[in-house]
Amino acid sequence: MKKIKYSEITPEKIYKKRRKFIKSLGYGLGSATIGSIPLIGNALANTDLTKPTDYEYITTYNNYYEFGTNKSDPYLNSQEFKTKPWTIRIEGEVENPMSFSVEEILSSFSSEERVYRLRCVEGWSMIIPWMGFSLSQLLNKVNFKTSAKFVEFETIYDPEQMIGQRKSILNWPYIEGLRIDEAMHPLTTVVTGLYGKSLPNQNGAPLRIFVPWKYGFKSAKSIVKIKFVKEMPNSSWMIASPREYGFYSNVNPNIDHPRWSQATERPINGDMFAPRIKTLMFNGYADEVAHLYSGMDLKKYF
Ligand SMILES: Nc1nc2c(c(=O)[nH]1)N[C@H]1C(S)=C(S)[C@@H](COP(=O)(O)O)O[C@H]1N2
Ligand SMILES: [Mo]
Repeated sequence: MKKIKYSEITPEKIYKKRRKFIKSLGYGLGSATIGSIPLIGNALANTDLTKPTDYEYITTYNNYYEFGTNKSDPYLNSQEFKTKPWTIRIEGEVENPMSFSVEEILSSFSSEERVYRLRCVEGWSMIIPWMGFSLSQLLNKVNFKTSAKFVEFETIYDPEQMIGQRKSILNWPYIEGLRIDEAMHPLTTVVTGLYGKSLPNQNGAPLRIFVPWKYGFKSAKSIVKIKFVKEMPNSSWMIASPREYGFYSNVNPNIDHPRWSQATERPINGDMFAPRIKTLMFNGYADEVAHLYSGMDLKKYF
């Protein structure tokens, strides 16, 4: 793994601006963790995407419909959201259902900083230095039965705190799902932090899932439950519009969304007119994950 200094790859102006922004959020800077970011070699091949998106954009341009549907809503409406105490229940087709507090999870698994690409189905993308660990480590704590074929993720339901849940924008609670082998893939991550800091509420605190080769909506935020199930889960987005959002939702530049092309994406960097870049198959992670779908008709299983 190659280590690069964040300050080396960030243009001076943006770096200073980010420092100021982080300071204004009350974070001290100059910690060892934020100074260097390990890059995953293969994952970023074919694209010049060495510079992570500014902290400012990662934390103010979000999709988190529980807090509103505008990009700035999650930042504006989630600051008072209570993430303590918090437990995650793992249940369903398992020998031993278990509940974990966030503190237990954070102390049992060591988080690493990894730079990942995030591609939203809407056509924008970011490069994000997440802190986290492979979901498989957590799932291995329970003995799931051979009858378990899929994993379902559930976000907290709390309309008192989440103004978006007072309207039926989506089928609440937010549900997402993966096939067992997708969930157990080492790239599928439990995100615990961002830029070496704890995870901001708008990005899914205290813990969220991240699946780098799938469109962003597959990565459920603020999860309270992980359920092993026999049948393919019906995710909130499939319920909202089955024609537009399939269960797999692998990033695929060759298959258009019914209402727009998926061939290119707009890196979020504050410039609405920044040139679009080509979207890569499986978001650039084909070497690692294409084998999971060999022999599948990806037009049918979109
Ligand atoms: N609970 C929940 N999780 C969610 C969403 C949401 O609305 N609610 N939005 C999804 C979408 S569409 C995207 S693109 C990513 C955005 O993650 P980010 O805001 O950390 O960039 O979160 C995903 N996870
Ligand atoms: Mo998204």
